[in-house]
Amino acid sequence: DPFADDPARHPDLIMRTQKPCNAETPGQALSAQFITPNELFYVRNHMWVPKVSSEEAEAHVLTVELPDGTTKKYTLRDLKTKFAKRKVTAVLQCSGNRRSHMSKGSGRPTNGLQWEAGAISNASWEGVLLADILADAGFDAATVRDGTSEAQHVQFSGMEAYGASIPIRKAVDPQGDVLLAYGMNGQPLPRDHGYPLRSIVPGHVAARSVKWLNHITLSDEESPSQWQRKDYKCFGPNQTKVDWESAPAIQELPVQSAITGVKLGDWKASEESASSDSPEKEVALDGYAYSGGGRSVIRVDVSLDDGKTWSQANLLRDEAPKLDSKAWSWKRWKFNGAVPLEAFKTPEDAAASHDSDEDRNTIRRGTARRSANEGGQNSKGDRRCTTVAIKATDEAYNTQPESHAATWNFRGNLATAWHRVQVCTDC
Ligand code: MTE
Ligand code: MO
Repeated sequence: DPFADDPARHPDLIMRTQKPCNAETPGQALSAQFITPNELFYVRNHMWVPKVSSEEAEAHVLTVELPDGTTKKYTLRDLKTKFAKRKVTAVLQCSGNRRSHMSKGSGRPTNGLQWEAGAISNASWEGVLLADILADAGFDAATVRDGTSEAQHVQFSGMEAYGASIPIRKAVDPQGDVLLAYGMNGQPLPRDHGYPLRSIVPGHVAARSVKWLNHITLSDEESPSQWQRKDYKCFGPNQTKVDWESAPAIQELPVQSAITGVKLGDWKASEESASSDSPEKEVALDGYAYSGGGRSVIRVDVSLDDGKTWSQANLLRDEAPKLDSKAWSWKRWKFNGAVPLEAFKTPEDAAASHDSDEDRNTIRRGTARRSANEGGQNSKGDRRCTTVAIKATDEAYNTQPESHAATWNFRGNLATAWHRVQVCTDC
């Protein structure tokens, strides 16, 4: 059993698969802190966790190979002692984050781990700049700027055979902040997160942040691995038999947000009209918003009526250190509002309006809704629900699509449609 040596995991992680370990961060932890604690940081492993003892770690060798085939070797000790230490606070998000929402929201199954909103976390990473190591190994970054570089990609390989690559431009970008990290939130990297060394590629899909890193190859080609070439790409909603080479590998991520906490408060008199006898239910929401490429989130919009009307959430003060070149961390947000009694529908009714993006106006659903109402199930005393929705906008004014149907792809990558959550109460 190659998984016999895998580390123990925190019981609060939501385990999707044990072998290999794929586990998401619980909503509570996503809501609670700007920095995700190491033991609650989501885990996405394709294979087992390579075993490196603490005695072996300092002598762990990273080989850097230039386009002409020459190599230079660095031990972890070299990296720690001979190069400037850098700290970067950055989100990692799996391209499959919220995949289950895409499957359910579109009514079309997708292939892959059915993550909810917890395949994303934020940490402060310590290590050395990849750019510093490439320069030391003899790579001239000026050739990237003047267009004469033979190397177009930086390929990363992990000890258990996983591999991926990033464009060389990102690696040498003075504002790229790509790290070879040996520390996470002030601790050595935990085994699940790449001990003793991993790449951290801020703003890019986490699949490029290769764990248990032992080899870097500068090449005119992308990593030959299946994860670079035959996975982590998106196609159109109609495309199910695809030519993998026809689509670029996902690198920078699109804008994303999710609701990770919902609290219902008391009923109170409506503020709109003092004479109204219709009470309102207090609703408190919180969650995260994030965009790739270092684009900061500028606004988070909240709807308490499934997208008909919108308000703005409060963005919490940025806790990322100023020395980060760009917005590599998420923004957390909070919203306090109230939902009028009339907006709470029977579960059947609410389901008809949000369960399936495509189905919402069909006769079949319409009939279901009418018969539910005729049955008198929305009388006082019943459980009733409303659908709240969230979407974020980044500094390039990119925003999230309304429906998962519009961006459905058979692998369920980049599920970024509005996050809708049904909120229920006993009226
Ligand atoms: N690196 C190695 N060596 N092996 C892996 O399975 N998974 C990738 C990436 N790097 C992976 C890897 C994927 S798909 C993701 S989402 C992130 O690691 C997850 O990082 P985490 O487990 O530290 O959250
Ligand atoms: Mo991933």
